[in-house]
Amino acid sequence: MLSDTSMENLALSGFIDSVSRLTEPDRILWCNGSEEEYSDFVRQMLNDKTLIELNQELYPKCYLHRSNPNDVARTEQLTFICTDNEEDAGYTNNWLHSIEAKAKLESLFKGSMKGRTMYIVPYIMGPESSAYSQIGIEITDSPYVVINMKIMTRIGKRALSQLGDSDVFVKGIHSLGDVNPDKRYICHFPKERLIMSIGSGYGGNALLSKKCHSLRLASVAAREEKWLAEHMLILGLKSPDSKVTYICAAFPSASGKTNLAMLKPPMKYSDWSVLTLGDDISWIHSDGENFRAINPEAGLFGVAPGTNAKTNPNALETIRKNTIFTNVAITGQGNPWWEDMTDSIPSSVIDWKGNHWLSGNDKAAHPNSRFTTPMKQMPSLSPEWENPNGVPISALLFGGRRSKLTPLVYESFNWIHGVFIGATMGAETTAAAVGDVGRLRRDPMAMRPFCGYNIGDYFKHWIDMGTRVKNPPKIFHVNWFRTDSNGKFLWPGFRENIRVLKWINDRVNGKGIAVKTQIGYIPTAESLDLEGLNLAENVVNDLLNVNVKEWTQEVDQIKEFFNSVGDKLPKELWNELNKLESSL
Ligand code: GTP
Ligand code: SPV
Ligand code: MN
Repeated sequence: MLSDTSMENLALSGFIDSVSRLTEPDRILWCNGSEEEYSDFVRQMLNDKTLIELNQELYPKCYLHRSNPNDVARTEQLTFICTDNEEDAGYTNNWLHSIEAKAKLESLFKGSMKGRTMYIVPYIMGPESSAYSQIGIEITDSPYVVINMKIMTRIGKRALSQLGDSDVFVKGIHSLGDVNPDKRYICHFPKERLIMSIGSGYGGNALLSKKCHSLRLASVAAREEKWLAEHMLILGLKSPDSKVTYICAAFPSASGKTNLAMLKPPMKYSDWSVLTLGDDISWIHSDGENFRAINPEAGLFGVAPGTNAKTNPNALETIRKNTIFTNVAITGQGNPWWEDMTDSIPSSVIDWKGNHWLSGNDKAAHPNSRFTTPMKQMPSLSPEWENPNGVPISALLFGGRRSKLTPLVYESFNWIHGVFIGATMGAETTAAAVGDVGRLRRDPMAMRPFCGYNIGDYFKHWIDMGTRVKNPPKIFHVNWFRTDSNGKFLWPGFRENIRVLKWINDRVNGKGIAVKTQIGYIPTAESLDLEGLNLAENVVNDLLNVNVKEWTQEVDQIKEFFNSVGDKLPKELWNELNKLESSL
């Protein structure tokens, strides 16, 4: 079933031919993106038990997928940037020579779709017909990938019509192979706009539109074309006078983007609202006056554990229909369940691996279990979310999980200092990637696993972008994750983060009191609304304090990181580090 448009597109038909010759599928199916097609996929997956129907009365059109237990998170150690020179990939990436990588991948893909169907998924990243949107074609043998792509992006005919006869599109080739981590590779060839991914069916490894296209490849294009492709949410903060201030925020994986983007203000702040535009990726262009951000995606791939009626009521409401759950537990009533979803533990829980679960044993839901759900269903959706020109951004936030050191919120002195704050961000690792959890590492701009080129060049690009706009956004750093000596969070977080957003809003609008410290402007306890939180004085002090001894150690760690980045580290950032060191 070849579509007319694709037949006319020689670059596209050439790509499809070469992949089908390599992978030797039994059948080829073009995905048109229709609802009927989606239902057909679901029916087929229910039949072969790769989907499990959830309680259709309470969760209409919601399904559970259990992935291979060895395939539940991104595998950064198996992710490569493939170029001719190692220096193009830089310190934060794994590198393979493009010729060597191509040969290796081609041998793995050889005949990988024998006996299977090859699905062709044309997709648009960004609002339809936006000047900033991009087309991709993902070829996959995984029905799970197809139904997730249908929710996460704009797939099918509209993508082919937007492409027309152009040869400018991202090529993605994905095959499950035998889901063997020893033969798992996620390879990016920026020069050819090509992604080859084999051996994993998991989110960021397999939905090639997401991290592979929209961040790793897009970041390379963004540098050449003078824009930014970032791991950032986009929200509109609507104040009681109905003014909307747009904010982008970069937090590492599983560190609060979806939750902040969907924040439902508590009662005390019922005259404020947060309007959601995106929860993971922002493409940011300068119009000369302002930076304008679009969300290339059309769905959420959100972390399930911790989501509940208190922390994120908007999310709970959103995922009540048309949602695919991956690796969550299921209750006796057929409802999805995960740790901290409900106050009491439901009876007869089946865990994410399909076994009867006993409370007190391992987690019922995998810590990186997720929901895939359409943006359109969000009660907090911004009316501007598909604005083809994007929305003007007034503030950029950086923030990683830090149990110590970084205050609840601080503001940079200026653009370059803000870039320094983002570039030197430290964060504790999470279950979103395979590996140890809670290990502190540098995660510049929350892009460490996603920047497709040398991170030193990326920093320079960020510095330069500040000069390409009349009103650069103010840059802030936040940390919701400070803990006490018992590991308990000091800050209530979640919906109460509105208090921090309000201070940021004040600062952006020339109000809001702050003290100038060595690291930036920090709110006074009085300028931040803490009323009703019952925080002890020492807790407030910890949240807003600069501990000189700890910051001195931090400076040493940043030096080490800068040295690892090497020659490409811009001198402006060394300069900021020296200034910080001497002010301490
Ligand atoms: P990715 O989808 O991996 O990029 O994650 P994300 O950055 O969107 O993170 P998300 O909002 O899904 O939150 C990840 C985890 O952090 C969840 O378990 C949340 O419950 C928890 N979390 C989010 N916000 C807060 C907060 O303000 N305080 C605390 N303590 N935990 C939070
Ligand atoms: C992340 O890990 O940052 C995610 C999930 O948003 S994934 O799609 O796997 O990248
Ligand atoms: Mn993410």
